[in-house]
Amino acid sequence: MAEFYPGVSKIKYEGSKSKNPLAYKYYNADEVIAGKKMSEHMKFAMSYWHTMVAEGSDMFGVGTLKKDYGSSDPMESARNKAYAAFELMDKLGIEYYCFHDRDIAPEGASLAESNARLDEISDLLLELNKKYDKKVLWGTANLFSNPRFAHGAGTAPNADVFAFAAGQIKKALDLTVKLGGTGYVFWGGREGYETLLNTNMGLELDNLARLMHLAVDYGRSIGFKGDFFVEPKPKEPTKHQYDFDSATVIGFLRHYGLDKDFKLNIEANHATLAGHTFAHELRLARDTGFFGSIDANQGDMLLGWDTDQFPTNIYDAVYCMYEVLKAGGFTNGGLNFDAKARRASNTREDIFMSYIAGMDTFALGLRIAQKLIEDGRLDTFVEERYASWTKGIGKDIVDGKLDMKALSDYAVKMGDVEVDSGRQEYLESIVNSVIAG
Ligand code: XUL
Ligand code: CO
Repeated sequence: MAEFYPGVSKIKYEGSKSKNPLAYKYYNADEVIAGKKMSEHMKFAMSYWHTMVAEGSDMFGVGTLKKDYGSSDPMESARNKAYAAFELMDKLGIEYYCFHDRDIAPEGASLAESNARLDEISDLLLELNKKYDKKVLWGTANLFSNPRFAHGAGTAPNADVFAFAAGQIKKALDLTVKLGGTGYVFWGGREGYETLLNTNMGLELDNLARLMHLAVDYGRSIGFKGDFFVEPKPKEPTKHQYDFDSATVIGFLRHYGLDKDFKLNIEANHATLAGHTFAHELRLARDTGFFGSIDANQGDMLLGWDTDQFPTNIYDAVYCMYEVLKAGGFTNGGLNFDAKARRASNTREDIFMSYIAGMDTFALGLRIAQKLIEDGRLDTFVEERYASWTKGIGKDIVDGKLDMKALSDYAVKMGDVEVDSGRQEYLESIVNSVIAG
C-alpha cells in the first residue's frame, strides 16, 4: 500500500529538551503516572472528520489541503482514506478513532446504497483495526450535512426525516458495535431552532428523547454495552441548540428517563461558547455522575465561534486532567481530538505537528494535575473551607435533623457570622508554582 505521509516516520518521545518538531516532548505513552500508563490515562482518539475529511475550506475560500487520497472515485478514495487513517494513527501512536457514518464512506443515492457502502468500508476498517491494533472510541451519525436535515433530524417537523435519521442511527450503531466501539455520540447537529414562529418546541423535545430511547433499545438489543453520550453545544448551527450545556442536558436526560444509559461528551470549545469554562462543564458532569468522554480542542476567546483548534492552553489541560483524575479516569470514554489544523497550516506534516502539540499539552496537563493532587494544598483548602458541614449545626442540617424554626432559633442565638477568606489569589499562585516545578 502506498504511503500517504512519506515525509513522516513514527513519532517518538524525546523529552522536554528536544527541538525536533516531529517528536513528543511530554507524551511518553508507556510511562507510568499514578499507577497507570500515560496512554491508558489519555485514551487519545483521532477524529476522522477533521483529520481525514475536512480540507480547510471556509466561507471565503476553498480547501488548502487536498484529501482525495489519490482517486476521484468516491469509494476508491474512501478505501485509500482508511489506509491513510491507520498510517497516521500508527505513526502518531494513537490507539482510538471516532467517526460519523459519512466520514468513512460517501453517501449514496439511497439509504440502502449508503448502507452497502458502509458495509464494504467497515469490513476494511475491521481488518485494519486488527492489523494495527486500533479501536473505535465512539461512532455517530451525520444528521446535519445533508439538506434533508435543514430543520433538524430528531427534531424535524416532518416525521419522514425522523425516520430517515433513525435509519442512519441504526446503521451507525451496527458499525460501532462491529468495530468494537465503546461509545455512541448524539451531538445536536441541527437539533434546535431559529424562530419560535415556526416551531413546536414541546413536540421537538419529546421527539428528540423518543429518538434517543429508540437508539438505546436498539443498541442494547444488538449487544452494545458501552455508553451513549450527549455532546452539549449552545449554538451553531442553530441559534438555540436544545443541548445547550451540561446542566441543560442533565436536566433533559433525567426528565426523559435517559440518565441510566447516557453520559456526557464534553467539548472544550462548546463549553466556552456556552459561557462556561471547560473545567466547569467537567466538574458538573463529575459531581452528577455524568462524566463520560471529552472532545479535546480549544476556541479563540476573541472570535466566539467553534474554531475547533488543537488544544495548546496548559491551564485548561491541567484543570481538565485534574477533573479526569478525580473522576477516576475514563471508562468507555477518552480524549478525542475534535480539532483541525488552521487553514493556513497546509501541509501533511502540519497535521502531525498539530496532534503532537495537542497530545503534549494534555500530557503536561496530566503530569501537572497529578502533582497538584500529590501537593494536596488545594484539596486541604477546600476540605477546610467546608469543614462546618461535617460537625455541629452543619452536620445536623445535612442529616435532616433541623427544620426552619430550629435554624432560626440557632441563628437568633448565634449573633453575627465571621466570614473566612476565599484565598483565590493564593490558590492560583499554588497552581503556578506547581506548573513552574
Ligand atoms: C460539532 C462537533 C461534532 C461532534 C460529532 O461542533 O463537535 O464534530 O463532535 O458530531
Ligand atoms: Co465535538
